[in-house]
Amino acid sequence: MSNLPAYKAAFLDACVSADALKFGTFTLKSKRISPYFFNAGLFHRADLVRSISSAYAQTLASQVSENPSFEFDVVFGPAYKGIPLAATTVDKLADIDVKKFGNVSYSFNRKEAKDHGEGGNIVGAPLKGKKIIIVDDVITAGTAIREAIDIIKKEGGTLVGILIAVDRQEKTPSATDDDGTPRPSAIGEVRKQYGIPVLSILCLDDIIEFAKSKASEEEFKKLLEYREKYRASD
Ligand code: OMP
Repeated sequence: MSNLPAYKAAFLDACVSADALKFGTFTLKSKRISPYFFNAGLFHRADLVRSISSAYAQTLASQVSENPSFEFDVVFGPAYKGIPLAATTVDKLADIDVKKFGNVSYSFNRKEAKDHGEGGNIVGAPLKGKKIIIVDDVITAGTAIREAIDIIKKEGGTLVGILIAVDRQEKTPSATDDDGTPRPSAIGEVRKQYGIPVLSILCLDDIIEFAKSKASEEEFKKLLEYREKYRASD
């Protein structure tokens, strides 16, 4: 039995069912060799869409119950991967508490500007004067999330937080990657630069807790070694 909250444990079970969380040997974008990999793109089946959107919505709802001053009007999903996440997350927020969350809207950007019809680059709720949460799958270098932040600024919205599925809690890569120097993660840098919370359904510590009983002894050992080697300073 793990000590994780029920919604995290349920999401981890869904990850395993979708094959979205794997233990093994994976080369990351950063060229690091990781003993695990999370692939959010695999949550396309109806039951899995339901589990991932419930987990996003529960993470937001827990943040609101822990900190009642944390409020948001719009869940913004950057094109393309954020689009279904934003739409399905607001649906699940209404399921959790329609009184509290029934007025929350979703919104997303077009990749190609539209110059006819209603025009504009935003589909869904206008962002002007609204408090916005960005939902995305993972943050690696932070480039895509900074683009989304710029869109929100340009549209006159106020960014109040970011929510992703997995925070790998690892320091930003450098030429001498295992030089033993503590550095922040790309997520830590975004938190500091914009002064907003970056929430995640799961972090590496949760995955390690889960792996205690669900992965082999060898896989578990490799996870601990990886965390030790690349742990971010915040
Ligand atoms: P974008 O969706 O373009 O930001 O890319 C996300 C990147 O993160 C992709 O290159 C993925 O292969 C990568 N990634 C994961 O999706 N999951 C992980 O657990 C780790 C990575 C990674 O390469 O760091």
